[in-house]
Amino acid sequence: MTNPTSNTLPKSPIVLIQNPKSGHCHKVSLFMTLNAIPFTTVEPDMAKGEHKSDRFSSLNVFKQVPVITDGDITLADSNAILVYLIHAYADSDYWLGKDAKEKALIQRWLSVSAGELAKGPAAARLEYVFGATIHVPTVLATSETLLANIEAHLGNTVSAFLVGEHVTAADIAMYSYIAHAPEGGISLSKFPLINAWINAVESLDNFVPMPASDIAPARNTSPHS
Ligand SMILES: N[C@@H](CCC(=O)N[C@@H](CS)C(=O)NCC(=O)O)C(=O)O
Repeated sequence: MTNPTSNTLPKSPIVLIQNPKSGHCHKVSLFMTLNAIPFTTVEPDMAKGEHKSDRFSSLNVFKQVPVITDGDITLADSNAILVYLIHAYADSDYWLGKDAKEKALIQRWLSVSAGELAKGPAAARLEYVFGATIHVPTVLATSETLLANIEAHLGNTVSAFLVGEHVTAADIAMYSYIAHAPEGGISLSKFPLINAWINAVESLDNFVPMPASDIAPARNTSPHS
């Protein structure tokens, strides 16, 4: 499937400050790759705490990746960066919705990605891939509810994508941490529509995967059994 791009390109490649194992960062690199937006990457040594330095704070007060610089513009937060890139370099009606309702439906998924997705499957993966401490029952309950809701939603959509007839920012915002949920021990085996959606995103022209981490032993996503 061809993705529309606009003719506008950055004057020089965008710099993406990232961690290659971060789904928040993959959202951004995936979008730029799909839209042929030129970029280079810088990878702070997060194990050594480089992202906690004063220099990094001047880029993002929350001391997190991703951050981009585009000329004299510096932006943090994966969803904010997505919205910027879409308005600056892509077809905003296509990626963010053509009318009020579609824009709101897409925005809702950006909110879910910063909420339930970050607190559920992304957090479960943080424990296994980065050794973070999480509250397992809460993370499992959030993940189970989220995946069940996405599966039910995909049963009522007009295409394999989350909103409308083609890929949008909703799919880009949600894809990375759902596709890599098994790396946090969250199995996707009982969600056929989610698997079909993952395949649809991975079939896009110029799709680029996030590097795989080891698959963690499947967790029982029912926190009460
Ligand atoms: N809301 C932020 C969250 C970004 C985030 O959680 N980044 C993680 C990597 S996936 C990070 O930099 N963590 C380092 C830390 O918090 O110390 C976004 O969407 O960009």
